Amino acid sequence: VKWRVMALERTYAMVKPDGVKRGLVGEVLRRLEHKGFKIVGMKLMQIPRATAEEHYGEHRGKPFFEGLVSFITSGPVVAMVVEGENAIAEWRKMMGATNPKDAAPGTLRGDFAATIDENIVHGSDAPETAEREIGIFFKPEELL
Ligand code: FUP
Repeated sequence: VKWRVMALERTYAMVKPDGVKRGLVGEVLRRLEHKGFKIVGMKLMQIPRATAEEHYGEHRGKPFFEGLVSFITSGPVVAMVVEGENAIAEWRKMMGATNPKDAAPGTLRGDFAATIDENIVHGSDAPETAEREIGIFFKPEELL
């Protein structure tokens, strides 16, 4: 018998400005709730430039960095902390590939996004990233 240890995780999930503008907040929440994930933190916010640069720090110096920071600060986002079994990988699956051209139908990006620079949603890619990103956007007392 092969056992897989399930992990109760928290991940940082975000509806990006294009997702908010296009009225996809409800769709994203519906999918997360139907999947059984728990929303433990949520707020509508316009990300300050410095926060965006910190969040996307790993991409600093890349050709798309400026555009990425401009885009993510261009309008309100819905910032969330989502909790559940294997939440980090599961939310990445629900989002689909970073480039919507490669994202499978049934995923958020596969169903709703067309280009890599406006791909609707964000999700942490590893436990360390999740912890870092949750800390950037939420105070401990904001998580319920
Ligand atoms: P992801 O973790 O799926 O959000 O993907 P990355 O961390 O690799 O990229 C972060 C964001 O940078 C993507 F959501 C979109 C943007 N990006 C570009 O605009 N162009 C690129 O070539 C790569 C990423």
